Amino acid sequence: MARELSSQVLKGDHRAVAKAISIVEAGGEPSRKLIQELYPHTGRAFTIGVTGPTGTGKSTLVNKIIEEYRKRERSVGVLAIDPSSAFTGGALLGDRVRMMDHSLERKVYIRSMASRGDLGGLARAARNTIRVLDAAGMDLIIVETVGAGQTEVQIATTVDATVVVLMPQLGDEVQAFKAGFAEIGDLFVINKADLANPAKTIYNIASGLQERDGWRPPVLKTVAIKGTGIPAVVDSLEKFRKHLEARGLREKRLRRRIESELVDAAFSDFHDQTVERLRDQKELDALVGRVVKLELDPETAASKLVAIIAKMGARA
Ligand SMILES: Nc1nc2c(ncn2[C@@H]2O[C@H](COP(=O)(O)OP(=O)(O)O)[C@@H](O)[C@H]2O)c(=O)[nH]1
Ligand SMILES: [Mg+2]
Repeated sequence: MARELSSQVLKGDHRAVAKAISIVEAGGEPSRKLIQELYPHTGRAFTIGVTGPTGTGKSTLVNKIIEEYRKRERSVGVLAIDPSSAFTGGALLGDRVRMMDHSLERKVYIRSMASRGDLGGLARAARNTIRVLDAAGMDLIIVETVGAGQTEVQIATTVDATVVVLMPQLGDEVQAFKAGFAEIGDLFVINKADLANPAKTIYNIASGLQERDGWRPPVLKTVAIKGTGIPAVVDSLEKFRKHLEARGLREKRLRRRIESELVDAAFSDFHDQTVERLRDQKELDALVGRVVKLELDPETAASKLVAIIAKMGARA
């Protein structure tokens, strides 16, 4: 079953991709089996995170980036972790082009994923969704997230390049920088340059950025609704990709990402399994009773519980 689905995914079949993403979103054993099959076929796509405060024009920008990459004959997968995002897939997917080349329909795939309470679960689903899109042959995978919360930072650090989208309004940027955007951005875009002169904003941001691994994050201005400045954004992304590859940084970053992914995933699975196992344990019940009766303090009880869990693990 999983094999049949994964072979359809590898062919880039959109319905199979949709189904596969639903499976990885749900998680658990079916997701693990599917990822096991797809994983050897991943690693080719360049992944881009687009983040920033709400309303700065991220979705509009992503639409234009899709369009620009389509002009360059590259396929694009998009994952929007913000249900309010509206994607058209770019004007190039219009009927005119579709009539010229049916295969174009296979070149863009867009999916949105609602954020939820379980942050770790979302990051896990997002990483595996990226793998499905990668295995399906997408050249570029763009992940849009909103804000600079922990999830965004976590997801931003699961991609090759992070684009931070801001607007020309001083004060906001200061806020944004306090919120941690400066550390995660490989490329900064000041969008809505039609509404106010972005020169001061660009200067302020650029002067606050530091060179990392031989890369000084560029600060570009765009008017996403008009498509102004988009080719330069894509050129910059491609330049950054080359920079990463030339210096062996892509693999270095990947190692770091995989390391934290493995620890997070193992920890989360361990947590779930432990909760499950403790359900029919009299020992936990007994500990709770003693703490309630003030016979035992919670700190000591917790350390005893660690010992109980370790013994359970040895038995498994
Ligand atoms: N004036 C102007 N409006 C823009 C520009 N880019 C996007 N918008 C508008 O800003 C609003 C929010 O855009 P959206 O892409 O949904 O922002 P997101 O929340 O960051 O994804 C929409 O009404 C867009 O049409 C721009 O360059 N200039
Ligand atoms: Mg959006």
